[in-house]
Amino acid sequence: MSEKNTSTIKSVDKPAADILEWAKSQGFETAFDRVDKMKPCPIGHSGACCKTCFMGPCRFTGKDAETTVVGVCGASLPTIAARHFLRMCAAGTAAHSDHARDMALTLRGAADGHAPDFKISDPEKLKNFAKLVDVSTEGKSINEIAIEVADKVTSQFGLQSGETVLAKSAPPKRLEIWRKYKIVPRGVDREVCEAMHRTNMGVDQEPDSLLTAALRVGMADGWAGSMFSTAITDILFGTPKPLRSSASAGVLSETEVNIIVHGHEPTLAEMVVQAVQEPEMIAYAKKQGASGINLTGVCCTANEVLMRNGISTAGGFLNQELVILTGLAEAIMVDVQCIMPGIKKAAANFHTKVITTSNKGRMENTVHIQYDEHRAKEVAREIVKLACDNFKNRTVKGSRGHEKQPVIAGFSHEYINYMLGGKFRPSFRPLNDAIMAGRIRGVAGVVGCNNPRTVQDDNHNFLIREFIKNDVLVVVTGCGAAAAAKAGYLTPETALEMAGPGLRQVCEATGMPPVLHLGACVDNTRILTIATQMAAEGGLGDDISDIPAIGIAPEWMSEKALAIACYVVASGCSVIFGSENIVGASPEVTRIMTDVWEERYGAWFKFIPTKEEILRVSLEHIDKKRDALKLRKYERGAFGVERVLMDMAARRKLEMEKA
Ligand code: SF4
Ligand code: MSK
Repeated sequence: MSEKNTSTIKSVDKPAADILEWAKSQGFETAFDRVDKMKPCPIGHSGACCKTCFMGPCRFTGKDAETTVVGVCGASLPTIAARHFLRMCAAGTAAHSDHARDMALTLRGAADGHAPDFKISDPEKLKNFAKLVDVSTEGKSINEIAIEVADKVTSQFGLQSGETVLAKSAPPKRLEIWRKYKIVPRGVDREVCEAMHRTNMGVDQEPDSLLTAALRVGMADGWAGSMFSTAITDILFGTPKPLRSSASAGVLSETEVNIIVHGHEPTLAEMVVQAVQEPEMIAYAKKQGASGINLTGVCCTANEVLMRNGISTAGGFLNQELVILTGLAEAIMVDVQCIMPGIKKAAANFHTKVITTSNKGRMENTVHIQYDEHRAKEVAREIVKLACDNFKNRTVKGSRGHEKQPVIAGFSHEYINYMLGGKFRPSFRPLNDAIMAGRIRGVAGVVGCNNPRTVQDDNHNFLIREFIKNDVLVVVTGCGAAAAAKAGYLTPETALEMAGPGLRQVCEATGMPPVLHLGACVDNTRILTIATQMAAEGGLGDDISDIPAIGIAPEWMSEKALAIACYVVASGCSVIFGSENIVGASPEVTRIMTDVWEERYGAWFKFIPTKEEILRVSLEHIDKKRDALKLRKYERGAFGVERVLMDMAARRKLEMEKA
């Protein structure tokens, strides 16, 4: 990763660093410690290991391994590196799309009555989405439309041939490119299944063909899985609009029952949001000696309930063990994805109950309360009660007294449209105009996970700060959004203080903050929708690949991040991952993912280990895209004077000078 995390600084999230120090004094271990003991295997690290069959595992090491080493079966290094990469992308796609399927089934249940606690919260979005998936709305009730939409989406997962229905919403030029290189996905199940078949021993052996399949399976994630999920989640629970909340370990309450939601699927968490507000539940908590109930979250379930309900976030992926070490968590309720087995050990030191809720994500020696959409609210109440009952077991042990940061989250593409263009003429025009004029230099997505192999949040926050200082508008999702939230970068005031003068002018004129929280990692598809609308608006070319933009996952760790990278690249936006190259053992595979992909799709995928170099390459890329569009050369400070942030000493000096 970008910085070997061997320094005493493990995290730039101050409460997290404090908790880690306390944990060390108590002898408690976390991922931040385990990472030092578990050195990454240097062979697997760069894609040089194959364990596809049991004639191996085969290791492709030594000088010129690319041309001199073959596996027992005769496979070359480029084959096995590309094959493993494709498998990882398929796994990431499977995770996102299974989440999407659950959302579609919940929509069905909300409309046909078998999931009675759910309802359609955004009928307008339902109608718009129905059009996109070719469901006619005329003369039909909202529930009838929802049933047809849910059935259509569910059937799309298994689409055996043809093109997934949302592909046609891409810019026409992009669709042509996809068709030319045969990467328009069919149903996501079909693509994942084919990817697993292709990568079986003795099937696809051509690196380019395997990497094309990686793009197609990634496309299935973006345009045939996650995009369904984002739309349906908005339809069910409301399309996000800006709201206030707070972030960091400081959100845990000393006096209330603390319940933490963790994972990715928001269905049960949404029910918990409602349950904790019920007077009977609050009375129940008080009966146990608490002053009330405090709901918070980590990872992407937190992002989901933050975006729509203003529930606070205690942080991202690496905060999951740390929130338990506060000693304040009565229960951590987990659903699926990114749940570290380590939370069980952390909880064993305290009174915290780990509650699993999905049969797909079980953990031994924890409490399992199965989510059931037929009685979702009842299940939520059961969890809340269990947490309340556990309040009396709280001891004084734990790392306490952390500060929290104010946050503004909840930027859907619909809201950004409205924010920029107003109620009567919602439009991306002002954004395109600002980019054309050079007030905004470009757009950067700073997204993705945390990874203890790098200093937590350091890459995310460095890039966010530097981008806005350089007049680049930043959009964040997933754990990148959590990092920004904990650093205080999601308040318009703080971010505006740091923003370059051009970006600041635009933000002040439109009311748009310079760092926009777009949601969970599954919501990266909002970036695709925004980019598509920007391309359609005109002035910045006619394809996503023309826009001066870049996508970065500077602290990634999950296979889902690779699937996202593939659909972002295939959609025309270049991507940088903040790590060493995971296919670096093979120059040929690296060449395909950079040069060949750029030639075909107008976008490349690079791995860059240091944050400074990520910034340099990103700005260079953005400026190159501006040049290609023949836009005004970006000039820092052309639209006003930069604000100089002064510390106390500088202020005093100035006052003395004035006096
Ligand atoms: Fe080795 Fe070939 Fe089997 Fe891979 S598929 S483990 S390279 S024999
Ligand atoms: S939670 S996938 S660590 S973003 Fe979505 Fe964070 Fe990455 Fe999990």
